[in-house]
Amino acid sequence: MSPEPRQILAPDGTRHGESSLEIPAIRRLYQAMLSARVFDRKASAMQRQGRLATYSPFEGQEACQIGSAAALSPQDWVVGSYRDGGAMWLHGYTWRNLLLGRTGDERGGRTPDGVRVLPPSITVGGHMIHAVGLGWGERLQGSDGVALTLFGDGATSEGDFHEAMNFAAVFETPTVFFCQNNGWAISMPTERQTRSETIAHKAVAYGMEGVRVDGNDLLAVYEAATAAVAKARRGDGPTLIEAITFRVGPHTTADDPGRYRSEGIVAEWRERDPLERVRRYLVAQDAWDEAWQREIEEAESRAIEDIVADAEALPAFTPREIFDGMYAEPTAQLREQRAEAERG
Ligand SMILES: Cc1ncc(C[n+]2csc(CCOP(=O)(O)OP(=O)(O)O)c2C)c(N)n1
Repeated sequence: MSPEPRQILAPDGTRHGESSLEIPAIRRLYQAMLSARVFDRKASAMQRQGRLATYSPFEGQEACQIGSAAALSPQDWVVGSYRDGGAMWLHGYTWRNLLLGRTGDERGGRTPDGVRVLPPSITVGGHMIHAVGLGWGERLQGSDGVALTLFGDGATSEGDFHEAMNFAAVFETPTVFFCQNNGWAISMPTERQTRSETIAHKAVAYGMEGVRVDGNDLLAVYEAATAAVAKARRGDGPTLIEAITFRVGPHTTADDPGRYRSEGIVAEWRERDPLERVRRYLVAQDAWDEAWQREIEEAESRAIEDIVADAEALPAFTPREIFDGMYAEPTAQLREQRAEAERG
């Protein structure tokens, strides 16, 4: 395994590798990354206005999230964390779901019918074992569905990571482990997170393939994820992808990153912005112009504003509704608790 992350698009937008994506597909994914960025900035602003409880921004990680989820088919699963809204949305979870979740409204956790996305995991690493189970379940039912699970570098220090990786490798489950190594687990830098040469190297211990990729390169992420998904679908088992990226914002809106990292590092990573890299490539291919940029920016901003208005116009969520979301048929215990809540 090469410690050098695979790259197809350099930060200046020049391509130095093969990509299976044609220009129209790259334009669509660029627009999706833009939508993700508009949502992400809007959600951070709404938290500052007291309209959301907390928010964990993913700015800088759009290529990871859009590039990996773009490799999936509808029968596949996305199982992510609090920072993975971009991937979840591309696979059918809605921005409205994500906004409501951030107000503490349980309706946010109800995945739209037919959409194979679990609500975001706040427990670091806990969701990886669910992804393994979902993929294994697909296999047992004779389907070729695959589960993509996204997590951070910090999550690889959790016992759940070990359990998920080991089980997936032994049972050859159709799982794609997608680690967004964004340099930090809150204030803990990656170099204090692990003594492994890279996170991808951890795959070796489990008997699994490990791949390292430039996480700010949409094309490289897409190719790595596409290969891992195809392998899992064929029945050839799981892959660990380590995508090297950076969160340019705070860990959450409750965090002050100025206390543990310099502005200089942030500025350096802004130079490697995943959207700007694709834009430069499209410019060089004569597939970008300012009018189109303005048009998609306006369209995505309008779409997000409409979703915010719609979410905020919902009748207020009542605490009793927490009993409605979990089971199709409530258990006897839940019925009892609900009755107690109704009595006040
Ligand atoms: C099991 C568990 N331990 C601790 C926390 C508190 N916590 C929330 S986010 C976080 C850091 C996670 O870092 P990483 O996995 O690198 O993901 P990132 O936030 O960078 O996307 C911690 C320790 C938690 N939510 N769950």
